[in-house]
Amino acid sequence: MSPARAWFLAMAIFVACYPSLTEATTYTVGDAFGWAVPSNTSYYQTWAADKTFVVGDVLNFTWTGTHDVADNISKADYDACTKVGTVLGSPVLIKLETNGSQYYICTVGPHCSLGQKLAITVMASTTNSTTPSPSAVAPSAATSTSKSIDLLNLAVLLFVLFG
Ligand SMILES: *[C@@H]1O[C@H](CO)[C@@H](O)[C@H](O)[C@H]1NC(C)=O
Ligand SMILES: *[C@@H]1O[C@H](CO)[C@@H](O)[C@H](O)[C@H]1NC(C)=O
Ligand SMILES: *[C@@H]1O[C@H](CO)[C@@H](O)[C@H](O)[C@H]1NC(C)=O
Ligand SMILES: *[C@@H]1O[C@H](CO)[C@@H](O)[C@H](O)[C@H]1NC(C)=O
Ligand SMILES: *[C@@H]1O[C@H](CO)[C@@H](O)[C@H](O)[C@H]1NC(C)=O
Ligand SMILES: [Cu+2]
Repeated sequence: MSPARAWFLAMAIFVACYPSLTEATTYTVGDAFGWAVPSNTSYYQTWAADKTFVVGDVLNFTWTGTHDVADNISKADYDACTKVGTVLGSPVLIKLETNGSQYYICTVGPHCSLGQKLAITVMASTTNSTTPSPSAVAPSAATSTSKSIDLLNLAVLLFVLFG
C-alpha cells in the first residue's frame, strides 16, 4: 500500500468512526445500584467523578421502592436538601439540555441528607473537529443513520482504493 493510500484509508476509518465519538451517552445513575439511599453521603459524587457529561447526554434514574427525583433545583436547595423542583417518578430519563451545573435530589423522607443527591457539571461539547463533516457541524444530529451513511462511504472508499 502506498503512503497516500494508507493516509486515505486512515482518514476514511476516522470519518466512519467519528459519529460514535459524538453520540449521546445514556448514564444509569448509580449503575447497578441505581437511585437509592447509598452507603455514604459522597456515593453519587464518587459515581459522577470519573464521567464527563455533555449536552445531549441522558441521565437514567431507575429505582424500586419509594424514591423520586427533583429536577431544576438550585445549588442552595441541593446543599440544604430543600424539597422543591419538579418531582418525577421512576423511570426518569432526563436529557441534559444546557451546559453548566445540574442538581438532583430525592425528596422522600431524609434520603437527600443521607446522600441520595447528585450534582453534575454538563459540558457544552467535548469534540471540536477541524475536519469539516456533517457531524462536526451538528454533533447532536449524529445518529445511527449518519453512521450507516459514513460506513457506506467507507465501503465505497475501500472499493475505490482496493477494488
Ligand atoms: C462511598 O461508597 C462508595 C461505593 O461503595 C465508595 O467507592 C466510596 O469510596 C465511599 N466514600 C466514602 C467517603 O466512604
Ligand atoms: C434505564 O436503566 C434501567 C436499569 O439499568 C434499564 O433497565 C433501562 O433499560 C434503562 N433505560 C434506558 C432508556 O436506557
Ligand atoms: C427544567 O428547566 C428547563 C429549562 O427551563 C425546562 O426545559 C425543563 O423542562 C425543566 N424540567 C422539568 C422536569 O421541569
Ligand atoms: C456554556 O457554554 C458556553 C459556550 O461554550 C459558554 O460560553 C458558557 O459560559 C457556558 N455556561 C456555563 C454555565 O458553563
Ligand atoms: C471550536 O473550534 C472553533 C474553530 O477553531 C473555535 O472558534 C471554537 O472556539 C471552538 N470551540 C470550543 C468549544 O472549543
Ligand atoms: Cu429516596
